Amino acid sequence: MPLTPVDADPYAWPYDGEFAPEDTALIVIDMQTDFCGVGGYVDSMGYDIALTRAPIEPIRSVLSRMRTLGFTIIHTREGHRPDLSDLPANKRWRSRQIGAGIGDPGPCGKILVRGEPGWEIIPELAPIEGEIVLDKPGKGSFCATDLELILRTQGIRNLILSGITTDVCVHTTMREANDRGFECLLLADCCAATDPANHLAALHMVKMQGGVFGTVSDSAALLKSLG
Ligand code: C5J
Repeated sequence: MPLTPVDADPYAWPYDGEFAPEDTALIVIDMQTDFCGVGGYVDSMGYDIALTRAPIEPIRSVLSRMRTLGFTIIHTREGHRPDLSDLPANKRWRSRQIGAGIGDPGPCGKILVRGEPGWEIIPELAPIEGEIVLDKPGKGSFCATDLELILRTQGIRNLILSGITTDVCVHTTMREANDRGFECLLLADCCAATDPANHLAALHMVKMQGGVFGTVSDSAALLKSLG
């Protein structure tokens, strides 16, 4: 059954007026210990994990309602193969510059390495049976993954984006999705950055040019549309 559009800025979403569980997916990006847990990558870089933990509860409420209604749910994890064969040398070098070398041992195991404790999705938002979990080596969820194939195969044309960080992996994924013709909604309280000004700037960028990458709303407005 089609749902009423979500109140959003700069336009009510989706642009063509209706969405349904059959054509819409929620994507929860990189809610891993490395990004929002004590001793993880973000914590090791010296950023405040209170910022990256703020979206946990809003995501949880959206996730719960969308699960009940039968929407497609996709979780992503940023991480590299244990042999680091997919870790670009410049990415490793830069992370070492800030004292949190990707692939190096840390309090939560090797930083951003698949299978390590820090790479796991946090328990509060753990995927359940039947949900898609996508491993990505980069910032964007479409780069070196089968995400586009999955979305096209499932008949998904609308994407609701959440997770961390707003200005990096969420934004890159939204841009990639938008360029592929997916109709994107970003939930402001369901994402966060390591710098609040970057979070606000990233939201602002989406709203330019009539919604250059899609449109911005929040969990309350989405839940209202979901009934
Ligand atoms: C970053 C991400 N910020 N998930 N990754 O390195 O945004």
